[in-house]
Amino acid sequence: MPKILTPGQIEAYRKDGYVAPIRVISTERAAAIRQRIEEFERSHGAPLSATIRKRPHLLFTCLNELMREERILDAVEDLYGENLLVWSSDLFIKEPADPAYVSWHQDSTYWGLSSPDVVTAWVAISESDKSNGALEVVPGTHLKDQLPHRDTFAEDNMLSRGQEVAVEVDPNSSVMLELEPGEMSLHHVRLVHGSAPNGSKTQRRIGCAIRYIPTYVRQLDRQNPASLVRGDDTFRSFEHEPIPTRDMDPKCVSLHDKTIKMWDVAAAT
Ligand SMILES: O=C(O)CCC(=O)C(=O)O
Repeated sequence: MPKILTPGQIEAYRKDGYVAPIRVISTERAAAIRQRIEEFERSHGAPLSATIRKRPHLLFTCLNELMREERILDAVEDLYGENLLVWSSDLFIKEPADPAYVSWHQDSTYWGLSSPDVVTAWVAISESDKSNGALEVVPGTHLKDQLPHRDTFAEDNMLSRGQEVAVEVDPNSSVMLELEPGEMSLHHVRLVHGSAPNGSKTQRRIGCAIRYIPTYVRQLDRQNPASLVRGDDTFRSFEHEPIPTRDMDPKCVSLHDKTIKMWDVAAAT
């Protein structure tokens, strides 16, 4: 019996490559996470750096708790079983009137994983809608296998290589995943997705993308740690990450630094 997704949602994920929206935390909790991020930014006098936005679950306790949230894990378990790791996470923040965008791409392109059984839970920390550049997906493209990509390194592209699918994407075939704070979408690692710039003059858009894998998935091209968040890991292909006991916990910060350096050499978001 599925724990949280309906049979129809599981079927939709298999057929279309995504499910949305799913409420996973309250609006109040999403607001508290946002407040913590913005408090940190105020105390440092600058928006979160690109480095801190990668694997932020190692740096902020509220994000480590978020990735262990029962409702998210129940939904991921409905798709990939009860033994789950968080392979990575990313904060995607678009400032008001920010030209930053995300080109059409498949996440699987540079991730170096042994299987496409990988799902992203994209959790809205702020509202995410047409006005501020919500995530868009092209249904069914996860069934196309790995598509060729080209690296553009375009200035405003939020992906580290500016990678984009090297095939035409019909914008009329895409679906926008508008979310309220505390709702999530789930998307398959091969689903073509992207997002437009934030056209709003006042609304910041903040999303936390959490990448889940079942424990049988292996890393093929580097030694990347991961966090065991549900069940057992009898495969032990990944070193297990510690849980931060406070924000910027030194042991997690040093693991974060080490992993980001390795990541920058080997791959791209
Ligand atoms: O937040 C966005 O607009 C893009 C997110 C994305 O590319 C991802 O979660 O893989």
